[in-house]
Amino acid sequence: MNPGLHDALHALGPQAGHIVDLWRVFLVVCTVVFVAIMIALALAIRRAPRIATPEPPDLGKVNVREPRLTRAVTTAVAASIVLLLVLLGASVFTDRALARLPLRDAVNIEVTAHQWWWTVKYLEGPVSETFETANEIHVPVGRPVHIRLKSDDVIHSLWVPSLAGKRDLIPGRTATLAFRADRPGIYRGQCAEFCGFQHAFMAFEVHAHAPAQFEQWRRAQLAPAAEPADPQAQRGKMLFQSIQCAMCHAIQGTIAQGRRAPDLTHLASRRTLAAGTLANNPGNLASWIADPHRHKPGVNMPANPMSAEDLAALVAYLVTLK
Ligand code: HEC
Ligand SMILES: [Cu+2]
Repeated sequence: MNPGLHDALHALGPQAGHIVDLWRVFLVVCTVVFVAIMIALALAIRRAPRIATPEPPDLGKVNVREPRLTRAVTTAVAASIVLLLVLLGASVFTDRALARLPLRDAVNIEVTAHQWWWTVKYLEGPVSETFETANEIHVPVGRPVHIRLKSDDVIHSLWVPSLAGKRDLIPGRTATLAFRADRPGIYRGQCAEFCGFQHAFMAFEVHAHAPAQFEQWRRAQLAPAAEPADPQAQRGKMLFQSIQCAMCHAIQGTIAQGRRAPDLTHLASRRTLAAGTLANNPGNLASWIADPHRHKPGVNMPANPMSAEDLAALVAYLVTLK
């Protein structure tokens, strides 16, 4: 599975670009300062009187040198202040630049973080056209994306290094993040704030499509789940609705309307399972359903001991959810 782009130093959108520029300014300034300090230190060590010197240091000579020393220290302090002001100025300038992304014509999305996955809700058009998915944010290239960020439990942080900076998701508050992807592709993102046991397995993906493909994807997501034709898959659907799955998960177009777990209406269209933990294929799906804790210990989904036929029927149904 292609892991997707994940590189803070390789910006592929204007917001990440501003941040990389700021990073470069800091790198250059701090490198110059570091080298200057090391040179000063080396000179000081070379000039220092040796401990083994038999004669006591010549105090008169030290006094003679003092005005030079004062001048050197004053210059160094002044240079430090100027450089710190330069870094402050660059930070403020970057912050302004980040806030200036025009949001006309933006795609409006709401992302809610949970321990340890993401709800992604599309708020385009009338209410009948809003829909929900999980762990994948699809966006059109060239159009700004405006994300409302919420948290369901603890503090998380949304970070797509190639596209934008980090933004915290704080329970009880709504933050926003804006970015634009300029090239089609899959960008990997990661929760960047320690949020519990499975924090490291709380990834997601941003899929940037050409506008026509994005619209096609959006139309497909709006549709309710297709009715399975195959008898085994039909039995899987019955099972899904009658055992505990439906208490947590929703599949639009069926009686499963749980709100505590990822919406599975178009599960088969996603690349990964469980927030980037596993590639989405029938084998992993079966293994996940039987015992999610093997892959993500402590996850908020119980193990589901069941017969091999039942498991196969459930998987046969879930893979039809394109
Ligand atoms: C107590 C609530 C609960 C029940 C019951 C439950 N799940 Fe889950 N399920 C979750 C949660 C929470 C996640 C997200 C886990 C994560 O990634 O951290 C999840 C994830 C999944 C995923 C991966 C979804 C994705 O987009 O990554 C699948 C598939 C899934 N569950 C199938 C099932 C099936 C099939 C059943 C019934 C046998 C079931 N679940 C029962 C809570 C539940
Ligand atoms: Cu998190």
